[in-house]
Parts: sequence; structure tokens; C-alpha cells
Amino acid sequence: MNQPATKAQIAPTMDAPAYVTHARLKAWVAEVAKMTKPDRIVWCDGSQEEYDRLCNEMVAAGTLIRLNQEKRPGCFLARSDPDDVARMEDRTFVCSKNKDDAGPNNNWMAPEEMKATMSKLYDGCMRGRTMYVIPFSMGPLGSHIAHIGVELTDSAYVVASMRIMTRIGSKVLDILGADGEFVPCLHSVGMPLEAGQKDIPWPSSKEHKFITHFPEEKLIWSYGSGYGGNALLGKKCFALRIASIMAKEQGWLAEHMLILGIQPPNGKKHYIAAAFPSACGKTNLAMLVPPKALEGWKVTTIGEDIAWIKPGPDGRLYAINPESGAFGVAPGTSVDTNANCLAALHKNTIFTNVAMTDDGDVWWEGLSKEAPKHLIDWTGKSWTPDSGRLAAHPNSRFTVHASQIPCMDDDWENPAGVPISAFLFGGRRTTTVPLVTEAKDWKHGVYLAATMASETTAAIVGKVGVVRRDPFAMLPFCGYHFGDYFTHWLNVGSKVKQAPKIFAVNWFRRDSNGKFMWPGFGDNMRVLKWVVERCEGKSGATETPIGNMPRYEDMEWNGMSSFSREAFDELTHVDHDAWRAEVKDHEELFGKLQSRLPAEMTAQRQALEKAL
Ligand code: SAT
Ligand code: MN
Repeated sequence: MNQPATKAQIAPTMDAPAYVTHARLKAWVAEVAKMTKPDRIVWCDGSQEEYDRLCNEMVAAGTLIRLNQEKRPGCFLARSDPDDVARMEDRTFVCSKNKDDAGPNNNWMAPEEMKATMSKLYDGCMRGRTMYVIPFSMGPLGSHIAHIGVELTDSAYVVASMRIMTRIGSKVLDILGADGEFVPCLHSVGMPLEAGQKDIPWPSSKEHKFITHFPEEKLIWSYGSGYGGNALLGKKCFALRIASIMAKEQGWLAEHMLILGIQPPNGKKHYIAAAFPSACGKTNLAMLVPPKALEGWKVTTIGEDIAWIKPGPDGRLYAINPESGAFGVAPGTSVDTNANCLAALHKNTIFTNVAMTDDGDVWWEGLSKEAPKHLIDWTGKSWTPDSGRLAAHPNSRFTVHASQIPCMDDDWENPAGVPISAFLFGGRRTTTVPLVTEAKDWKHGVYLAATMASETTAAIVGKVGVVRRDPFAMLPFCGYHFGDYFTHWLNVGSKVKQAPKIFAVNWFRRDSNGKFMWPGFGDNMRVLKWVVERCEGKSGATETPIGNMPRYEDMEWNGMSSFSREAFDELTHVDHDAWRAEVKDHEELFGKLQSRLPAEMTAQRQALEKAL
């Protein structure tokens, strides 16, 4: 066990193994190999042995650090290049034939032009490296909601991460058969090793980074970055950008949503899907622990980042989690904020850009109230609490298999999916947006989601804390024109027999002193409880110009008696002046999308303006 690989084990051959019968796949792999010129090709079987071998190789190469095996068995730490720490939206492109199809919400370049540019970069880019072939399934193997992809990459970190985040290996090829459909995903870190050149722990390209999508071909090309959403191509590139296009064409939804189950004490279980921008607490909400006073209520997790949702034969919408693991933000994760998640991270986890303790454990801001006296920070430098800098990168991550999360729902791998009762849409808003608002109907709900905004986070490279419109939390992920996307949502709602209810939420409102007005985390259960009761017609609400809201008496306050009626009124206050300014902002967004904006959105905006 745990022996470094021998040459024989890594099959240094350019030919596909005999068990690969898919001619189109073999031809594509050969074509890419001709362009990228790797030293060898490895077809990943997805086995534990393969994973262990790759991890051992990465430890030997310095890419991974084996953590204290008593405290964190099977856990590793990776430190990325300091310039390769997050998604790069300005390097992300949707290369549709027609520029308008990509919409103002995407960067665009003509497909031939992008291919010419990237082909030059790809030429010989895997020299001195191994090209891994990773067949993967997004969604339970064989589910009618699932889809298959194949990623070619020269990064072993990507292979190991993909094995946690998706279902990979030979079993996927079995389902693909000789001529099944798959989404080709090409990735290179963009750092060829010229003869004799020594590798570095985190290779990437300093000069060129591209994350590109070709909608007509359903093809993904990524170059230059080894990080998360830029490199694990099943996630944002396939499961959101390309899948959103497939979903529009085929009549379903691919969304940036967590999915959770809520079991009331003696009632019927409901599933809720909730959209929030990156690093706004989706993982915490998906794994919520209800407060003691609401103990009879049980929350279970189906997914924490992405939902694929298809209409079922009974006229309801059914959702699966296309992923099999979590690639979550570490800072802020603690026993108090997400005990379930923390429990999952005890073993078999790959940490990236967190700090390391002197005894080979991990640490990040928020894990404990007091920081350890000494750490190695995320860049590998010695750190003390008075260093004046963060020990873990604010976008440092853990990669962990879902089966290790104690609150996973019994149906998290159900190939039929789970029926959705409600959609939640939330952002990070310091002002204006109240705790929770229920849409009057589906069309109004689409308007709420289309006009949501959020303050930017460390999940993307750029300025943090800037409010921007982020419709459906899909701004970086919708693979086509937002106007068409809104139309698609309106269509889906009009076709299903039992459309889920739609709600807008904001856990992040602050008072005039800058203090959060709502405790959030477990207490968000109180909002979820009201949502479920609304779905069952059991709880009251009051109408406001922006939608229906709970009154103080409609919420459960057991165990939170210190939260006053006045505080709740402030938290749910609709400031008409602020909302008139908000509507102006909606108008500005719609102006940009005008050529394809459904008339319904303008009608909704005018109705809101009038109501205010
Ligand atoms: O895109 S990542 O997968 O790196 C994480 C995120 O932004 O949600
Ligand atoms: Mn996300």
C-alpha cells in the first residue's frame, strides 16, 4: 500500500485501453494528445488505488502536504500559486457563434478566433507531463437527470478533486457505451516542462488564463489555472454554463442552488432549493442545525452548490445534486456555524490554501475564537497572531466527499431526484432588502430572482464588497443571454402543474451601527419553517409593495425571546425611498438586456414602481 507508482502501473502508452469502445471519445483524446503532446496518457479508472497513487505522487512532488494522520487521516493540504486562488470572471468566455446569444452577461469572442488563440497555447502545453482522461458523471450513474463529461487534464490535483466532486472512472465509460453523449472538457495548467526542467508544486500560467465554453459544440476549453472552478470542469463550466444551455434547449433547469430537505415534527417532508452567489453561506444553509427550541425539525442535505431540475411525470419539479462532494469555503466554518461540515472534514479531505498548525493540522480564521500561537500561513510562511495578515486565504477551500457529511439526506443519490416545494433566492445585502419576502406568484418570483443583487466575495478575483446585480445568483454561470434565461424560467413555471413557491431572503442586513440584524446560521431555520408553512397554507403573512412578508406573530420565537418585535420590524422594514432607488437599478439592468428582455419583466417592474 501507499507505494509510489512504478512505470508499469502508469501505463506509459498513447493508446486507449482495450476496454474503451467509444470511437468518438478515442478520436478526441488522440486529437488533443497530438496538439498538447503529453509524455503519457493515463485513463483514470476511479479506483481507491489510483487515488492513493496520485496523492503519493503529489506528496513527492510537493503539490500536497500529508497532514497529521492521527488528527486528519487521509487529509492533504495544497498551497496554490498566490496568483491562482479563485475563479477569474474576466478570463471566462462564452464563445457562441452569434455574439448576442452569449448576452451582455458573458465575455465573448468568436469561436474560431478563440480556438486559434487557445490552440497556439495548447500546442505542446503538456510536454513533460501526463495527460489524464477522466470520464465523469454529473449526477447519480444512470439517472435520467444526469449527464456525462470527459475531462482531459495535466493536473493530478484535478483528478483527485474530480474523484471527490463527481463520479469518475470506468463505470462511467460502461454507461457511455460505444456511442453515448458526453461533454468534452479540456484543461491544462499551461506550464509545459521542457527537457530537464523541474516541476513546481503548483504549476499554472502566469501570462495566459482562459476559461472558455463553446455552446454550439457543448465543448469546454480551460487553460492556465489549476484552481477550483477554473479547473474542475464538471462544476461551474459544465454543470452550470454548458448545462444551462442544454437545459434551455431541453426544457429543464441547471441552477446555482443548494438543495435541502425539511422534516417537520409530525408533518410531510419538503425539499427546498436555494440560490446564493459564491461564498454567501450555501454550504452552511444546506447543512443547517436547527436551534434547540425547534428540535423536532430535521434538516437534511441533498446538495450544497448546484441543482439540476427536471419536470416529473406528476407535474412537479424534481432536483438532483449533480455533484458528489463539496468544494466549500473554509474560513468561517466552525462547530458553531456548521458542525455537520466540520465533522465531515476529519478525514479524506483535500484542503487548499488554509493555514497549517505546528502539529500538521489545519486552521483558518473562524475555526476557533483564538488563533494558535504559531502557524504556517497559506503561502507557506511562518505566521503569528500579530503578523497583521490572514493565515488562511479568504477563499481557501476544502474538498470532501458528500458521504462523509453526517446530515446527507437518504435520497441524496436517488436517480429520480426529489420534488421541490420552494425556491429561495438570496444575496449579501447590508441595506434595503428585508429578511424574507414571498413572491405573489411565479412571474413575480422570476422578477425577484432576476433583480437580486449581492456584494462580491473572495470567491472571485477582483474587488470584494461591491454590490452588483446577480440575477438568480447566475451572473458568472449562465451560459447564454439573461433575457432568454428569464424567458426560459417564465416558460418552465407556466408548464409545470405544481410550480414551487418563490421567496427572496437576506441574512446579511445590518443596522445603523453596522451590526448584523439577524443571527443567521441555525436561526435561519425560523425562516425555513415559515416558508414550509406557507407552502402548506398554514402560516400567515402581510402584503407589502415588494411581496408577502411574515408578521412577527407568524414566526417561531421559541428559544429566541430576546429578539424583540421592534428588531423584527426593523429587519423587515420596506424603506420606500431605498426601494425606489432599487427599482431604478432594476431598470438599468433591464436596459442592458433590452433586446431579449421578456415583456413580463418590464410589466413587473412597472407594477412595483406603482405600488411604491
Ligand atoms: O468556482 S469555484 O468552484 O471555485 C467556487 C465558487 O466560486 O463557488
Ligand atoms: Mn458556487
